Amino acid sequence: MTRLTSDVLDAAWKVFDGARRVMVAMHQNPDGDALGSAIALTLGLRAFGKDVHLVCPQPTPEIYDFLRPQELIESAVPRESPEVAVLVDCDRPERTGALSEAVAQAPYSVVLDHHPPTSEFGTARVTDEDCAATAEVVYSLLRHRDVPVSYEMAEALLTALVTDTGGFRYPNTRPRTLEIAADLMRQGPSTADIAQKVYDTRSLAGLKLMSRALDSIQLSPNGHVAWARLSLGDYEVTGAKPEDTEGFVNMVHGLKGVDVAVILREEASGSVRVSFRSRGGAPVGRAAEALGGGGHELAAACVLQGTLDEAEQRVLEELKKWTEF
Ligand SMILES: [Mn+2]
Repeated sequence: MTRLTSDVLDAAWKVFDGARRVMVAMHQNPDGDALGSAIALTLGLRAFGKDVHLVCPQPTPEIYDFLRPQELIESAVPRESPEVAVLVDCDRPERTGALSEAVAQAPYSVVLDHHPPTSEFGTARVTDEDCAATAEVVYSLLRHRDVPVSYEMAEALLTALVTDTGGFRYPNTRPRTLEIAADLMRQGPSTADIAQKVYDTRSLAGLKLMSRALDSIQLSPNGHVAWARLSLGDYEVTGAKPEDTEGFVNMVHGLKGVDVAVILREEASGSVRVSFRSRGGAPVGRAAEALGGGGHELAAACVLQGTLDEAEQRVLEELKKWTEF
């Protein structure tokens, strides 16, 4: 694992120094960290005189609209091909979906991430698993060259920190996370404001969907594993959207005595999206990996082809290999 040492940060800046046209790419289904980190990096590199294109082929979740992503994000690869492609919050081109080819073909690339490595891609790799969010990596990169952090950049980075730490409640929150957050708050944005915008904005349809998810909870015989599921019918009946499920897995995880929480969400494409949370009794990152997904040891996800019932069965079988059931 690399660390955010001066050498590592210099290596990334060396790549940026040698180029002008930069493309910043997030992973598919971008979350608050991918989006906030990408926005701050884009603005930071622009302030440094770079021609930066922030590209995301998919719409970003509406809860982050206060970061005004629509003013920055382009949906297609720029016509003039970038000299440097930057991967944010992931470490291999395939994670960017439609941008994979453009990222892989860029002459130079920089990886900014905080997940366990899944590839060796990147001319320069700035990754640190001890960081609570990729935003910490981006913050360190910008501060290393004294790039001024504007209100917009601070708000984007702070949003990334708030969301990837569940409002500074997850064990990934370290003193350094809070020191960075404090520094960002001094630029004006407030954590309370961001938390309110991100967490306290459920639609009625979203709450009704949550009620269906909670109603579906099942518990393993020893009470250590809890899982919930949502079918396409649940979305239809409530009028909710897939993005309304943000945070549901944490609700399930809040059940007393539960170590591992899982939520299975049926998708229109005939697949099932599965999110895992663990308190440490089971390395759900490895379970998710075994099912073709990945993530952190205590928070991970995968996508399975097939029906909800099939996915549920496969997930439970896999979990039984990693934890008492
Ligand atoms: Mn992240």
